Amino acid sequence: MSNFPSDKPVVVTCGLPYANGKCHIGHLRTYVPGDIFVRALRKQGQEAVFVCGSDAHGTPIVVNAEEQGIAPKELVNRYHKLFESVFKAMEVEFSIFGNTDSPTNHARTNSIVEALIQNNYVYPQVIKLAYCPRDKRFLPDRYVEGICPYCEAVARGDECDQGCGKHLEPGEIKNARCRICGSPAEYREQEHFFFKLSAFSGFLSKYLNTLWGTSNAINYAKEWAKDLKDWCITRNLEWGVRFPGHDDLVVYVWVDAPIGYISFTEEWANRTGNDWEKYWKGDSRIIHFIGEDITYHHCIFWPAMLKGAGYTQPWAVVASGMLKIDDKKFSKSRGYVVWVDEDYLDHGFHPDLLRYYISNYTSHTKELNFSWKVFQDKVNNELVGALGNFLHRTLHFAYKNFGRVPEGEVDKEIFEKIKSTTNNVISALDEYEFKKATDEMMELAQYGNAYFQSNEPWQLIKKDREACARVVKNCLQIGKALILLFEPVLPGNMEKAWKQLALAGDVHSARFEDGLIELPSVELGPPEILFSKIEDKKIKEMEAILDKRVKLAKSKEKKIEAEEVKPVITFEEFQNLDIRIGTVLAAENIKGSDKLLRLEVDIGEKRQIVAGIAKSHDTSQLVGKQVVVLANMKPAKLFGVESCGMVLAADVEGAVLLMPERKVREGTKVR
Ligand code: B3M
Ligand code: ZN
Repeated sequence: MSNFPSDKPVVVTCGLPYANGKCHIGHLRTYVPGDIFVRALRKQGQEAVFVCGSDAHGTPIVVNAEEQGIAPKELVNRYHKLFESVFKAMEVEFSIFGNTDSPTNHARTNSIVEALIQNNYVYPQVIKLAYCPRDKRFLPDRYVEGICPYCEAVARGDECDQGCGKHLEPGEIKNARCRICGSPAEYREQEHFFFKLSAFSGFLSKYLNTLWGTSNAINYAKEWAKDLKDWCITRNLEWGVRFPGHDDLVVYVWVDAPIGYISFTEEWANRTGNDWEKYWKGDSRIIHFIGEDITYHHCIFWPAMLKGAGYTQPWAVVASGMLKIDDKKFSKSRGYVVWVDEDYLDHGFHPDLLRYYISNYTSHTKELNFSWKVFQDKVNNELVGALGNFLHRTLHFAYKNFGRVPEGEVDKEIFEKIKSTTNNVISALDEYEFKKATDEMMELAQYGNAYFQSNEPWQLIKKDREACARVVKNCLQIGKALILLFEPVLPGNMEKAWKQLALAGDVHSARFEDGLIELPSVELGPPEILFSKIEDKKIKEMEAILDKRVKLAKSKEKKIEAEEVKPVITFEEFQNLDIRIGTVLAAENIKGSDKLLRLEVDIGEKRQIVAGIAKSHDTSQLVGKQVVVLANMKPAKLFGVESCGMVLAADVEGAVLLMPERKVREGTKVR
C-alpha cells in the first residue's frame, strides 16, 4: 500500500530561503525534490498545497543591509524577486511564495506567541548579553564573534558555524567581540523571554516515534529530545516581528520563520477560497522539505511550538544531505559555488537537466557532489543516450512508417513492465528516495531501448508490417508511461513529448496510472529532438568560470589576511623587540634554495642571518649596505643554515629592504 492518495489534506513546504543572497545549487537540493514530490503527489491523485517564501528577518539580513547602506526591507524585496524568478525558471512551482515580513505573518506570529504565553510556555529571565560599549548597543546573534564554549572554534553569536555546529544561546559565546567595530564586548544584564522547550521532552519523545520522513532527520532528533534546553526567543533588534508588549524586542527569527508556513497557507487559502485551518488545525499531513542543517529547528523546536499553541504538528520531515562542488565543501567565500542564474540558466542550460542531476546523483540524504564533468556525462549518457534516444527513435519510426499510432493491442508483458515500474517509482517516492525513483524510470527507458533493438522493427517493416505495428505500438506505450513518470522530474521536456505523442489533455494533470490506458490510434507529426548532447567545449568553459572564481577567492583571502587588524600593543610590549642597525659583511646563496641568502651582519656583534631575498637581490650588491635587523628573533634552521635574527623588508613582490636614512654605528637601537 502506498502512502498517497490520502483523504487527509496535504501541505508540502520547503525551507524558506533567507532573502539575503542569490540562489545557488545548494538551495535547489531542497526545492527541486520538493517540487518533484508535489508533482508526483498530483500524479497519484493527491491534491497538495506547496508552500514557500522568503525568510525576511534575522541578523544576517540586518547586518548585510547596514553594510550596503539600504533598509532591510529593500534588501529583502530585491532577493525575494530574484528567488521568485529563479524558481519560476527552474519550474519549481509553489502554490504561493510568500514573505515572512507580510502583515499575515506578523499577525499569525503574534497570535501564536500570545497563545504560548497564555499556556505558560514563555517566561522572562534576566540574562547577561554581549553589549558593545562603543556602538552602544546589544549584540544579538551574528553581531557577535567569539569562541565556541563547546569546541573552542571561532564562532558567531548564535551558532558554532565553523566548528562543532552547535546552536549557541545568547550569552554563551566566549571572548565576544563586536562585529561592527571589533571592540571586545561587555556583558550587560537584560530581561529576555524564554520558550519552555524542556517541558516538551516527553511529548517530543513520543511524537518523534510517529514522525515520518528521512532517517537522517528523525534519528538525530530522537537523541536531542532527551536533553532539551529552553530557548531564548527574543532579541534586541528593530527589524522583525515585535514581541507582544515589548517595543524594544523582536522575536527570534526562528520563531516567525516557520510560522511563515502557516501564514503563507492562509494567504493562499484566502486567495483561492480554501480553508487554511484544515491544514494547520485539523487532521492533516504537513510535510517539510529542509536541508539537514536545520533539522533541530524543524523536528524539535517547531513541533513543540505548534503543540504548545494548539496547532497540528508535522507529519513528515524530509532532510536533504549537503552539497559539494568538485568534491570540495560548498563555500561561497572560497568560490566553490554554482549560481543558478549566472552560471546555469544564463548559459542556456535547460532546467530539466539540473533537476535530473539533483534527483539522480545520489540518495536524498547523502552528500551531493556537483561537477560539470559528471553533469555532462549524466546528460549525454542518460538523458540523451537512454531516455531521449528511446523516445525519439520510437516516435520517429512510427511517424515515418505509419504516420500515426498503430491500431492494435499492447502486449500484456509490456503493461506488466509499466505497472511494476510505476509501483516501484511510487514506493521509492514514499520513502523520499528520489535516486531510486529516477533510476527506476531510466531503467524503463533502457528496457524500451533493448526491446526496440531486439525486435528490429526496421527489418520487420519489410517482412511483416502487422508484426512491426505491434512492436511500435508497444514502444509508444512505453513512451507514454515514461513521459508520465518523468514529468515530475523533467516537466518542460515531458510536456513537449506529450504533444509529440499527440496526446490530449495536460501532461501535468494526467496520472501515473494513465500509463496503463492504451494509446488511441491518432495521427503523429514529425518529432523534434528533446535532449541534445553537451559539447566538451561548453563544459570547459563552465569549468573555467568556476576555476576563476576559486582563484579570485584565494587571492582575496590573502589580501584579507594581510589587512587583518592587529591587536593594539603597549610601548612596553614594543620594547620587547630588539631592533638594531647592522652592516652586511658577507652574502652568499644557499645551496638548494633559489629564495634564500646567507648573510653575515655586524649588529654590534657578528650574526648569521638567513634572508628570503635571493630573487630580488644580488649577493655582490649587498655587502657594505646597512640594514634593519630584528635581533631577538628566535633562532631557526633553514636549509640547514642557522639564522639568528631577521632582516626587515617591506612585504611587496621583490622584497624592498629597510635602510637607515644615513650611516650609523652598528648595533644602534631602533625605537
Ligand atoms: N531561512 C534558511 C536556512 O537556515 C532559513 C530556513 C527557515 S525555514 C523556516 O536554511
Ligand atoms: Zn563549537
